[in-house]
Amino acid sequence: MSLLLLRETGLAAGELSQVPGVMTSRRRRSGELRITTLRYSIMHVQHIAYLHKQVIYNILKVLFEIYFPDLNAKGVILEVFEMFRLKSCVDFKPYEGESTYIRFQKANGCWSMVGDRQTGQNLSIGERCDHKAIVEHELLHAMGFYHEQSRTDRDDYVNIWWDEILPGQSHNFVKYNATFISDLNTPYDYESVMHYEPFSFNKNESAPTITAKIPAFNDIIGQRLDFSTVDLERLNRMYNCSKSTLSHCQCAFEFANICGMVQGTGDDADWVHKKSSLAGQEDHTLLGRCKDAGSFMYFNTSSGQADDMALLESRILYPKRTQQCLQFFYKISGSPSDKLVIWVRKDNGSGTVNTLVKVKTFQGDSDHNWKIAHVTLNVQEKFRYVFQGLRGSHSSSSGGIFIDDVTLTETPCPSAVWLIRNFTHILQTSVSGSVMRSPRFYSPEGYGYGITLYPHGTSNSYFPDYARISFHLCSGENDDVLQWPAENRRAIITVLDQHPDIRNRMSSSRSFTTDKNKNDTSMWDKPSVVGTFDPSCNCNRSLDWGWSNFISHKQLRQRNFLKNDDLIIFAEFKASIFSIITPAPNFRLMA
Ligand SMILES: [Ca+2]
Ligand SMILES: [Ca+2]
Ligand SMILES: [Ca+2]
Ligand SMILES: [Zn+2]
Repeated sequence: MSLLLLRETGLAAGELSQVPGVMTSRRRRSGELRITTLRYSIMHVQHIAYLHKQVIYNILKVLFEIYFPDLNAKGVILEVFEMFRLKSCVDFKPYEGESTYIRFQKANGCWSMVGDRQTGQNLSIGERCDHKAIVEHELLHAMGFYHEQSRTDRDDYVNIWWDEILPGQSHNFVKYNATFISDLNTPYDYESVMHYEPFSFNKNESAPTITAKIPAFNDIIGQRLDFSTVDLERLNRMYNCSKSTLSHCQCAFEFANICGMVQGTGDDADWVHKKSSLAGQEDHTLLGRCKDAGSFMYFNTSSGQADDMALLESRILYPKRTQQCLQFFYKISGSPSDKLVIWVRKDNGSGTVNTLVKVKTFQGDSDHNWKIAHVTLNVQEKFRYVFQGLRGSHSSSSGGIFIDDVTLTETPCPSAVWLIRNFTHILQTSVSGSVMRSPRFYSPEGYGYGITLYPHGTSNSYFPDYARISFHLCSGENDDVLQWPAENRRAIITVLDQHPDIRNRMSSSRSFTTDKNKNDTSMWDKPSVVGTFDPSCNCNRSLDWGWSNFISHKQLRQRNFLKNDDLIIFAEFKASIFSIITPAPNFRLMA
C-alpha cells in the first residue's frame, strides 16, 4: 500500500485551480460537505396519546412518497433499515395499503411523530438530514421513543438552560412523568442517539441549552454515530426481540466453547485455543491489556512437516439470504509461505454438510501485525465456514497463524478497505494541510476511486481538531467503456469502530450522491482528463469531495476507532438503485 503524506499549501481540496489545464483565478467553493451534526433542526409533534411504552409493529410498513427527490437520503434510509435488521428484530416492508405506515418525506428539517398514530404518519428526512444516525433517531421516534433528556429522572443527569432556548422550541426539552413514559428498566444514557448535544436550539452561539452534570459527558451527549448499546437494549426490550431479523454470528474466542467451532479430523494438527501471553502473542479482542483474558485461535507452524494443515470449522449455519460476509482479524507470524485458506463446507445433496469449496487464500508476508479480512460467501443452504491453516513448504517459521474476532453477517462485504497503521503517530506528526491518499480501488461497475484523508484538515479548515475524509475518482483500466460524468452514484465512507461485537459497533458513516449540479461541473468527469497524475497509484486523481468534520480527534480516541492504533476505513461507490427505476406517472415508488 502506498501512502502519500505531504503538505499542501494554500489551496483547499476541491478547488478548480488544482486541475491542470484549467487556468482560473476564481476561487470556487471548496469540496465541502458539512454535515450539520452539531446543529440541525428537529421538530417534533408531540402526541400525548402515544406512549413510549406502546409497541407498534415489529414489521413497519414504509412508503417513500412518489418521486422522493433525494437519492442519497433514500440510500441512507435503506441502509438504516439494514442496521435495524442487524441489531434488532424490527423489520421494514414496502407499504401495501395497510392502515398504519410511515411516509418518508423530504420536508423542512429532520422530524418524526412519536409512536404509532394508527394512520399514515409523516417522517421528514429534509435537506442535510441524509445521515445514518439522524435517520435512526427519527425512526426511533416513530417507534415510540422520546428524547433521552425527556426522561423522568433527567434532572439528576443534565441541566436545562431554559433562557437560552430559541422561542417556540422548549417542547424539545420537556420531561415526562413515569405514568406517561417508561425507562424500560434502563439507566440514563449520555451516549444515546436520542440525546441532544449541548448547543441544540440555542439562541446564542456560545451558550448551551443542555449540559451534563458531569462535565466530561458534554463531549458525549449528542453523538450521532449510531445506536448506543442502551438504545439497542431498549429497542429490543420494547419489541420483545430475542434475536435479530438478520442472522449473524460472531466469535471473539473468549470462552472455552469457542462458539461451537469444531476441529477438523483427518488433518495433521489442531488449532489451539490460546490466551494472550508474551509480547507478540496477544489476542485481537483485548490486545493483551487485561490480565487472564483475551484469547484467540492459533495454528503453530514452527514445527511439523511441510504442507501440514489444520482445519477449524464453524458450527452448522442456516442462511436466510444468498450472500454472506465473513469478517475476521488474522495475523501470520510464521513463514511467508504459510497460508490461511477459507473454505465453505456445503450440503452435497445428501443432507449432510460435507462438500468443501475453496473460497479465498491469505498468504503470509513480512507484515506480522493483525490484519482485517473480508470474504464473500454465496451460500443458500446450511453450511460451515472453515479456516484451514497450511504450513509452508519451505518454511523456517518461528510463529504461526492467529485468528480472532470473527463475524459472519448476511450483508455485503465492503468493496474497499483502507487500513492505516500507527495513526496516533500520524496525528502527532502531521499538521493542517497534510494529506494521505488511499490506494486506487475499483467499484463494482469498474470506476477507479480513492479516499483522501487530511488528519488535521486542509490548511484553511474551520475544523483543525477534526480529520477531513473525502472521496475522489481515479483514472482506471475501464474508463473507455464507462459512463462519464460518473453521476448519480453514491459514495459511502465509513470509519470502522472495531468493537468485536458488530451490534455494538458505532461506526462513523457518511455518504453523498454525485451530482454535477451540486459540484464543480468537471468533478465527476474522466480523471484522465480532469485529474492530476499521482505516481503513488500511477493514475490520475480528481478533486476530492467530502467532510471537513468527518470525525473529531476526541471521537477517534473514544470507542475502538484506533484499536491496535489502526484506522480502518471502508468505502463504496455504487450506482444509486433509484436512478435506474424511472416510475411512470402515478406509479408509487416503494422500497
Ligand atoms: Ca479474542
Ligand atoms: Ca485437527
Ligand atoms: Ca499433510
Ligand atoms: Zn428528536
